[in-house]
Amino acid sequence: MPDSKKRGAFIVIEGLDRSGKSTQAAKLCERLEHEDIPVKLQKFPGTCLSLSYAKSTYFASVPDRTTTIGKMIDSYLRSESELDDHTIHLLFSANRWELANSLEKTLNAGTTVLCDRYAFSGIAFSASKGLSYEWCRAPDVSLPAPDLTLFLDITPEKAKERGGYGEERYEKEETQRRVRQVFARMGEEMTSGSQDSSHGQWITVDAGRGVDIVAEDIWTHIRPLASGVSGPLNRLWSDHLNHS
Ligand code: DGP
Repeated sequence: MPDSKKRGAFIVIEGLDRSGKSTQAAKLCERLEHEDIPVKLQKFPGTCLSLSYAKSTYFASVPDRTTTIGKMIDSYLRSESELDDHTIHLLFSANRWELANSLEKTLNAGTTVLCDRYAFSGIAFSASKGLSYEWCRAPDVSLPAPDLTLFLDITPEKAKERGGYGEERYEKEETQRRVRQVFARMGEEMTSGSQDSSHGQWITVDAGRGVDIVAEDIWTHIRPLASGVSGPLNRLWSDHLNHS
């Protein structure tokens, strides 16, 4: 049971395509509910999902990209429209900003929020195309910062073995390799202690193992946050903002 004086924990799950993010997010949601912890699953790009939605539709991998901006992103990912790399980057960020207020309200009401992708995907996918890392980070500075980000790490080769990639724009082995390199850079920065710590804790999880083993590993990191978090939400990379 959550402590009524605390806010909900803000947890992000990141990873390459086919790293098992969505499966793990849904499993974790179910486990939190089983422990009587109120939880909301938020998918980016997309909108808020209830657990019943997660059970019925989410497992079926139906993309949920229902806001106006989410629809533009969906069309881009399916290669039904073309957009300049900077433009699509800003749309992904805008999609996070348009949902940030409701996310914050949910947390302050004591509900844990579990995000399937967040600003870190924004940087990884756009910087992998050659855009500047700093430029990619800028629009997400000052978004609500997660308390914990779990990066599900898997090699693109192993990810591909899991039934192959789909048809979407980024679902190619070479792209995923470059995306993984950017995630690795982020992981190093966020665990080195030399940078601003307003991004919250970053944990790399070996996602190449079996589903249940990964789920148990994840749970050991989530358990300390399950009863809620004291203190206000941080703002992503807010130090960066103060010094620039
Ligand atoms: P998913 O629904 O989690 O499979 O994500 C769809 C695709 O969108 C996936 O290939 C990763 C990509 N993606 C997710 N977030 C962002 C973002 O913020 N920026 C960019 N450029 N791509 C993203």
